[in-house]
Amino acid sequence: MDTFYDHQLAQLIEQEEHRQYTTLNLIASENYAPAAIRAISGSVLTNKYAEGTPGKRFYSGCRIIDEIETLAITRCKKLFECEYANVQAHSGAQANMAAYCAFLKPGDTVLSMDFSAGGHISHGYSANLSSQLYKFTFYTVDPETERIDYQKVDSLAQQHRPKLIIAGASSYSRIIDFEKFSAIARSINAFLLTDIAHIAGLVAAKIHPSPVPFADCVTGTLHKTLRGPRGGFILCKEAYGHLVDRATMPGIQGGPLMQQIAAKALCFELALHDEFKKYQQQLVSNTATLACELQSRGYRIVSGGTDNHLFVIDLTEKGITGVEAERTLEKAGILATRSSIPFETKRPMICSGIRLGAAAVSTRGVGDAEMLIIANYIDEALKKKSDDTSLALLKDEVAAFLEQFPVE
Ligand code: DSN
Repeated sequence: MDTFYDHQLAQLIEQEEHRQYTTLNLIASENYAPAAIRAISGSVLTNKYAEGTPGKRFYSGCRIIDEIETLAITRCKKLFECEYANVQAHSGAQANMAAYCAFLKPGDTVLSMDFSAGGHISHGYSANLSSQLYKFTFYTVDPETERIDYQKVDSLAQQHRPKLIIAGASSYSRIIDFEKFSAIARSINAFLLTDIAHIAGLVAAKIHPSPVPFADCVTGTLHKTLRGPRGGFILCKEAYGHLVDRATMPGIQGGPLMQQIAAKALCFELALHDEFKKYQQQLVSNTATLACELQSRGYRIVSGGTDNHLFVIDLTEKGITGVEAERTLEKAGILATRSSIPFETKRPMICSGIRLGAAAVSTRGVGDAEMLIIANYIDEALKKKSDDTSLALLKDEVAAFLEQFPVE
């Protein structure tokens, strides 16, 4: 049955579209992909099997598919100024798993960022497969500054002698010094993997320093700050290209999602334009404005501020948990993510903090002045956490505010 005639499903998609357009999305890992990218994701390319790489497929009928994937690879290399790119990873977690598969053997030691300090689950979190395959050890942030302590990373590297060091995070609001990580990795002959899933758009726009000159391998996603389709990519030195390709397929994946790869090609092209750079600049400015305003209203921002597209609020002193804050804000039509804080004492389902990001609202055209209004909505909602009537009224106000900022 065609989805068009599946009224139940059509209605659900319509409802979800309405929800996306009428709620204030501050989920740091989400964005609104342009209509053209969404159309490509829904194209006939979904019908094609193309295991292998351009020119070396395990299926016939891949001539045009080869051109599409080559286009995506060429644009990706141009955007990130790198030697080699593989654009087949279905997600960031898959890209990381492929990178491990390329550079490690089961049982090898890896040094990565602790989950509560901002690391990602695929960086060796206990419930993730990576922790069963490899021996993970973790660095955290300095307890005072809540920033990465590079000397401590160095001493942990000397102590544990990992084969791979991972630099990159899901909830870290400061610039990451990839050059320092590279020096540490080189001093112990380890590989350096940098995960730029969150900051890929900032790196592409040269607002965050690029890890490409320093890392052996870079993984990332397109659907966050890059504002593209859901999916991942891997960059590396030419010399490692064959390892990365084989690790991706047949290592951990089968057929590439060609509809996503074509959409990735458009995303990389759009990110090469000036308009994208302006968007990234506004995104960073919006995030800083929001953090600063919330700070002036008495919220403790982890590390005292932000250099990128996100930040984490420690709610401990407010007497509210991360999950309570997330649910309260949702009642007011504001979407955020509960988040661990450095040296977290609560379970991951509860958390002591909340992570906010401005990628999605910045795509809607919201500027610094409106970020002050948004800070007020957040503050109002959290203050009225036990008052469902007020939260419902606020939800209407938020939806009315968003009408000025339509989604493409
Ligand atoms: N789950 C994503 C995030 O929200 O940061 C990372 O993959």
